Order: sequence, then C-alpha cells, then structure tokens
Amino acid sequence: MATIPIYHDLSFYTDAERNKARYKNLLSKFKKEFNVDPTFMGRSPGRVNIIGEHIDYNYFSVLPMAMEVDVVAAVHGTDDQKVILTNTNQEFVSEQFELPADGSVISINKNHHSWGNYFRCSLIVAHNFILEKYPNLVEGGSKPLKGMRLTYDGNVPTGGGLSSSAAFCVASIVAILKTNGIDSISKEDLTRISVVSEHYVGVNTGGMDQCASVYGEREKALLVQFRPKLVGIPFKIPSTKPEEMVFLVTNTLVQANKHETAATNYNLRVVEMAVASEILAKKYGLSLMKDSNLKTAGTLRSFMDTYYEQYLRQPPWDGNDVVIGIERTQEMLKIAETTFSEEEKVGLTTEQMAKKLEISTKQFAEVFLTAIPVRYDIMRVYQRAKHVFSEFLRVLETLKLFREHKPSDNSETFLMAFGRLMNDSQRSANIYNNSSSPNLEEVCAISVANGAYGARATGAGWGGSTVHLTTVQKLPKVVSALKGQYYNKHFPNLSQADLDAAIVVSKPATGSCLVDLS
Ligand code: NG1
Ligand code: MG
Repeated sequence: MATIPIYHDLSFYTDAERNKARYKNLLSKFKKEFNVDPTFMGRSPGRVNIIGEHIDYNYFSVLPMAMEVDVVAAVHGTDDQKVILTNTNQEFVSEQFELPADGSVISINKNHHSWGNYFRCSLIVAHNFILEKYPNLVEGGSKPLKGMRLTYDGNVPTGGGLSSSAAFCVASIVAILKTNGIDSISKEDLTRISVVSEHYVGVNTGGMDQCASVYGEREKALLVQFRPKLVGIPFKIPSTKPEEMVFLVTNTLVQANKHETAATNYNLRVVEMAVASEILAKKYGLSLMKDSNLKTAGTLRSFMDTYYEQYLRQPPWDGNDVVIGIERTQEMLKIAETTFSEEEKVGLTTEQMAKKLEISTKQFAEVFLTAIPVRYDIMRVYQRAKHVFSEFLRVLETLKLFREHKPSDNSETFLMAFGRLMNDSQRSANIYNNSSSPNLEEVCAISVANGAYGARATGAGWGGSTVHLTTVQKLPKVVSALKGQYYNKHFPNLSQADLDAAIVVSKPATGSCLVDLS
C-alpha cells in the first residue's frame, strides 16, 4: 500500500527557493512561541479542479490537480494532554485546549466557529482511526492522545475555492498520526478518514479535495474515483505543440464563505441531489443504497448503477471504460428529462416532492431535512440532476480527449475541444446548479475573450477562484486583460503582492508529505 513520502529537505517543491523564507519564518515563530524546536512538519497542498464540479458528493469521478500552495504544520509532541495551536498569520488567533484524560474522543461545538475547529475535526477522525487500527497506542482507548504544540503556515487562499480547508485538515491529520507514533501513513487510509473530517463542522463535502491533496504528484493531474472505491490516479496531461498548454488560476477576491451560506448553497445542493436520486428511483421502483451525506437517501451515482444493474440487469460498470460511462450517463440525462413535467422543471415545493415520492410531508422532512439543515422555497431538483449528469459526461469526454490525443495531433483542435468542455461546465454551473456569481461570470468572459480556450469556477463557486486553459504564448494577453478589466475595475487599490497572489500559473504539485527535522 502506497504511503505518504517523508522528506528531509524542500525538494518536493518545483520551486524550493521560493519557499525557503517561509519555512525559516515558520521555524523561528515556533521556537519563539514554545521555546523548543519542532521535530517534524506535516504538509498538504491545496488543489485546483480542472473539471467536474458538485459531482464528487454524488460519487462521480472528477479531474483535479494538487497545487504548490499548501498548509504546513510544524509540530512538537508532548506528554501533557494539552494542544496549543498557533499560526504565522496573526488573523488566526492562538487556541488551546485539553485532551480528555480518560482517552475519549473530543467533540465540537458547531455553533462556535473558529479555525481551531478544523483541527478538532482532524483530531476526531485521527483518534477514531487510531482506535480502529492501532488500539495499542492508546491502550484500547483508555489512554489519551499525546499533547501537541503546533505552528501553522498556509498560503492557500481561504474561501478561494482552492480548498484551504482540506489542505489544513489533511496536514493536521498527518501531524496527529505522526505525533502518536504512526510514521508510515497509507494514502488510502489518509484519504478515507480525511474525506469526512469537515462533516464535523457541518459542511457536507465530497472527497475530491482531500483525495487530490493526498495523491498529488509533480507534473500530473489526478483522476479521482469514488466507485468502486475511493482512489486518486495520477496521470500525465498530454503536452501540446507548438504552443505549450498552461492552467491559470485566478481568485475573484470575492470570498465564498461556505460555512455561513451552507443552508442555502452548498448543503442545499447535497439535499436537492439526494431528493433527485430518490425521485428517479421511485419512477423505476428501485431501492437505492443510502449513500448520500444524509445517510437516509441515495445519490445520483447510486441511481445510475442501480438502474443498470437491477432494472436493466447489466453488469456493473468498472468506472474505467469511458465509452460505457458516456453511454450510461447519456441515458441518465434522457431519464432526467422525462421524469419531470414542464411545470415541475421550474422547481418543486415540499408538497410536490412528497407527492412524487408518495410519502407525507412529515416523512419527507424526516428523510431529507433532519440531518442537514437547509432553507428553500422550492428545490430545483431537475436542474441539479441535469447539472450532475451533464458535468460527469464532460469529465468523461475530457478523459477521452486526453487519452486519445497523440503528440503528432493538431494541438489547436485539442485545446478548442478541451476549452469548450470547460466553458460548458461553467455554463451548467451557472444555469443548472446556480453556483456561479456575477464576478465569476465576468472573469471567465474576460479571459475567453482574450485568448483563453476555456474558463470556469473551480471548487464550490459562489465566488472564489477560476481556472483558465491557455498557452504560454497567449498567457500575457489573458493576464493583462484580467488585470485591466477586472482587478483594476473592482479592486483599484490592490497591492502588487496581493495582485500577484491572485493570479497564478499552476503546475501540478506533490501531495501530502512529512518533513523530518531530526
Ligand atoms: P471548495 O469550495 O474548494 O472547498 C467544495 C467541496 C468539494 C466539492 C466542490 C464542488 C469542500 C472542502 N470541498 O470545494 O468536495 O464538492 O466544492 O465541486 O467543501
Ligand atoms: Mg473548503
């Protein structure tokens, strides 16, 4: 089983030089804070998603890559039961707390939102994992975890769609496991446990970000699969000639605060898609595996698989054969079109949804509205299903394009087809998933009009970052258009440093790792 690498220097960065000052500052801050040197560092990167948005929590594959920006935790384990969290960024005020002396797993007060809660999430999943796999380290659960002193340094923009939260949680889990004596951390285990960590602060994430953060490799993008099992498969993106392809990642500088808007945005999508899967299943008399984050309802992937296996009695899809995947997903789109009347396609009230499911509104509330609090007048169930199936189709078409592109092929044709898929993804996010924003639309339109083949929001949306497909040659024009038409217009007083941080060319980077300081 592959384990996360251990480094003794910064050679895992493409640009180690650029990070040296950062690490020096981190180490001196630690020493000043705790009067001792850290013994190791846990690190995990942010990611950019190339294509496949709001489908990971339906278990449809996505295509992200890890980035050079990351979260690093310098650590010193102690024999007391105290955890002290500090950060090189003054905005994150120090926190400390005691681990329960009786060896029990801590709990979180969800109503009190703080950065320390993300550490607590990590502690919960890491502790449960230790109890499950290494119970002797904590004497079967009667001994507490080790105390820890930590200083964090992160350069993933927060609320920016590059998954700072996942990078933070994964780096923290690595730090906690290592402190408690687990040196060899399997990528599979690390992904599996980190995927659910943020659920403890009430954000019902899928598993793309954590998986990309763990499995990232230099020069490689990732195919993140959820079925038949969760895994990140690194692969080389084809190169293009004579114009070398690049991904530009830009931040709209409009923060998407997922935590505060969850009830009407992110979490509502999770619920709407679960409702969609159950309505589709009802139409064919199928009973779905209850695999959504609600745990009382299915997912759209579960519907697709059950429809083929139980209704059409066809063998299960292995997730790899792109042609079969495309065929099945196109069938799903047809089903979504015919399951709802024109009137229902506008959106459904609670009564209408209960009626379609042939249950009472009280039962509807029990199944769909209890585990995850959401607010709505109508649920746009048809639109969400349409977004998810069409978006997965675009992921498969992108993969097909990558696999079929040969070095001797015309790059322009390839880039145009790839860009079109990215643009279609953005259109669907805007029209069917309602997860775009005026700023995101503006940024994408500017870059496409100035030399990008495609542009789209990356991550949850409603603000945050965008990813643009362009080439080394076309890049300067795209960047200067974005500066002139977007940043200067909306943020005229932005410092040069902030502007540089908002516009980055991203190369695929190394995933989670340990840095040994002994
Ligand atoms: P961001 O916005 O980057 O955190 C979120 C989810 C992903 C995925 C995307 C939408 C988290 C940690 N991650 O990404 O799992 O669902 O939205 O594709 O919330
Ligand atoms: Mg996040």
